[in-house]
Amino acid sequence: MSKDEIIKAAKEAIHSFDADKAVEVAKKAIEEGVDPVEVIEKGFTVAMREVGDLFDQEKLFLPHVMAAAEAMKAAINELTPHIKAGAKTSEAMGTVVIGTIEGDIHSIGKDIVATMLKIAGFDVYDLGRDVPLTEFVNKAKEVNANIVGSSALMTTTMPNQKALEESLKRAGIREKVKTMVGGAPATQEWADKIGADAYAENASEAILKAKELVTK
Ligand code: B12
Repeated sequence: MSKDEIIKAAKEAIHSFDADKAVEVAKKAIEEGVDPVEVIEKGFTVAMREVGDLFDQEKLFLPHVMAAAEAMKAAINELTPHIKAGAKTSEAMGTVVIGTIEGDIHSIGKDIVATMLKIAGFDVYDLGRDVPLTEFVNKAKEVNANIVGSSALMTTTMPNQKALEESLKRAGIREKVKTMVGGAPATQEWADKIGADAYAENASEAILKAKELVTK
């Protein structure tokens, strides 16, 4: 199977809510030496967003989205052990506290970012999903974080990314940490508006931005 065929099959597995097929495609990708990150980003993620659009248009319903998400998670579990680590340095790249923002339970994208940051050599504290703002602040203080990353998948929970900026300021640690925002509705414009230090559209970009933030 060629790379394009694998990416196409990855999309089909999500659109047919088929976890077994998704795992099969993931295994095939590894067998054929296709970059797992490319399969995640160009295949599974693109299809998940399409499923979201169909849900929005009421052509699909929540159980479909849930089944598609399960298929995606199964494929990611298969692929992540095969993501290649970057050039290893003896020192850790920095410490990142990451989570999905309060009120929001979407975790797949945040999980991918957290995993890839770990692979890139960061110490990562993943607080999970629907994380209260105080938990981000307390953890950042406790571990002396270099970066605090938040994920928001809904227009209704994005304002909490702004509230997180304010919470970090109130706690007196905003100057000590860099902040990074992501999630499908987030944009560079949003990051600028709320005063976040960086925005990344996907996990690969998140790694590049995180490296920039700690070396700046
Ligand atoms: C899967 C999914 C679900 C799953 C989530 C499973 C899970 N464990 O995560 C389930 C079924 C549980 C779910 C529930 C709901 N969902 Co939903 N869901 C989706 C869907 C289809 C895909 C999200 C996804 O996983 N994408 C794949 C990942 C890989 O992509 P990603 O998350 O964007 O992450 C990438 C980047 O954004 C970036 N990134 C992500 N996080 C971070 C963080 C940092 C720091 C950085 C730098 C980068 C970064 O890197 C990631 C990797 O490349 C989206 C559609 C969409 N367009 O996003 C809707 C969507 C987000 N959901 C939506 C809705 C409405 C809901 C519900 C309210 C539905 C309901 N009626 O109950 C609930 C939410 C309840 C809540 N309180 O949160 C709406 C939101 C609309 C809005 N208001 O903005 C969407 C947009 C669908 C739609 N078009 O209507 N959902």
